[in-house]
Amino acid sequence: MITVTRPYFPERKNFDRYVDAIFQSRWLTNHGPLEQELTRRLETYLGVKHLLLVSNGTLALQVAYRALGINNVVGQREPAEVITTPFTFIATASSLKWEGMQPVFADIDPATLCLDPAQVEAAITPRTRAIVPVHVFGNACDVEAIDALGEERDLKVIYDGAHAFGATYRGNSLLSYGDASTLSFHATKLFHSIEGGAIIFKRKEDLERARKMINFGITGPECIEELGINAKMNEFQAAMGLCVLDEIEGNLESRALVWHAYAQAFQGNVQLQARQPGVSLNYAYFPIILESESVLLGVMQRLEREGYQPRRYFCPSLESLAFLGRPAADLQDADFQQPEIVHSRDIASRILCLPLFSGLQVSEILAAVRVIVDRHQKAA
Ligand code: T4K
Repeated sequence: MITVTRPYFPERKNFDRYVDAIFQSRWLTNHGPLEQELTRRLETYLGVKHLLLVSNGTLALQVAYRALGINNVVGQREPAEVITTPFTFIATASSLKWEGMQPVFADIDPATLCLDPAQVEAAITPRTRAIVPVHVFGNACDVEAIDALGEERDLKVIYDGAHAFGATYRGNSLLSYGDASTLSFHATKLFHSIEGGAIIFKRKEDLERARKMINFGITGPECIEELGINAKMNEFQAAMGLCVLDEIEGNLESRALVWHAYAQAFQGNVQLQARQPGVSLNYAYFPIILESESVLLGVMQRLEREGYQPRRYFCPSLESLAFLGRPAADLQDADFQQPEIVHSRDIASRILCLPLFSGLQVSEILAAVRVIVDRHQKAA
């Protein structure tokens, strides 16, 4: 079965070299030498400062919220509200709820699939503390409009950049916007450390606060300065990250071949995600937007019969999940109205991510493309 993605496996010899170093140093976790090396190398590769490695992309979000203090509402009965997108992986919104905040969903731009800044503005209430937009499939959000809104309305902005590894916007790292950006280095991502993630902070003091937080708030052998958690990256994760980074160019070249083959075959036939002008391609995902959910289900069925397993990233649209909603008592609150979600719901019902990973053969892809286009055109 050709699945939607396959983890990148680096050269075994290269991995063994890093593992040998771990056995020599006898250092396994807690800010070890490989974790430090990976931090430096990622800052250089991504063109960012103030990068903190953590154990996964979900904890990256949770620690970023806490380091920026957005869950900290003194003297307020209701939870802080955070405006986010319903068109994302569950972790973006569940991490907010888990940290005691209320995700408020604003609708997306149906072309770029990222949060629509006008909808964000309309969703702001006196309880809003932050905005958590997502660079969906590596596309850039309207970062200028969202950062300006954050500044004007005194809201923190944390970009979930789980898909945006290596993406640039107008020549700079896309991860340098907002008060912080987070990354996921899960095995399924184009750059990975098996499990892992990172936070890139705008300000050094936020980085330092988060650094303490991910090690239980401990700052010395007998010193526990504040409340913390365990969110550290270990040396085996860092070893995998280092050798995936050593081979990143070949990985990207191979993904680019697949991405461009899809783009060429689909251009003009199927709706594709509109790229934000100025954003680079990072070949993270290839979504197609079909005419209707029934066409999508037919396409999926045919593809699966032929040995392909695309995925419905992201379905369902998250505003439909009751456990993310407001408590019933709060719903009677006349001040609050969940903004109406039209585009995310519609897109979620008919979007499909096609298999895309390093080493996928172009001939295999073109066979898949023919099946899809054929089916799509007949149904249209
Ligand atoms: N924010 C956003 C916007 C995200 O997309 C994510 C994660 C996060 C936050 C949270 O970051 P982390 O805490 O995960 O670091 C996958 C990934 O597990 C998840 O990391 C990712 N987003 C999401 C978009 O995709 P699933 O439920 O699709 O994973 P799964 O296990 O079905 O794997 C997908 C395919 O990959 C399978 O069909 C087979 C293949 N696979 C997978 C694994 C793990 C392999 O061939 N080998 C493997 O070892 O969520």
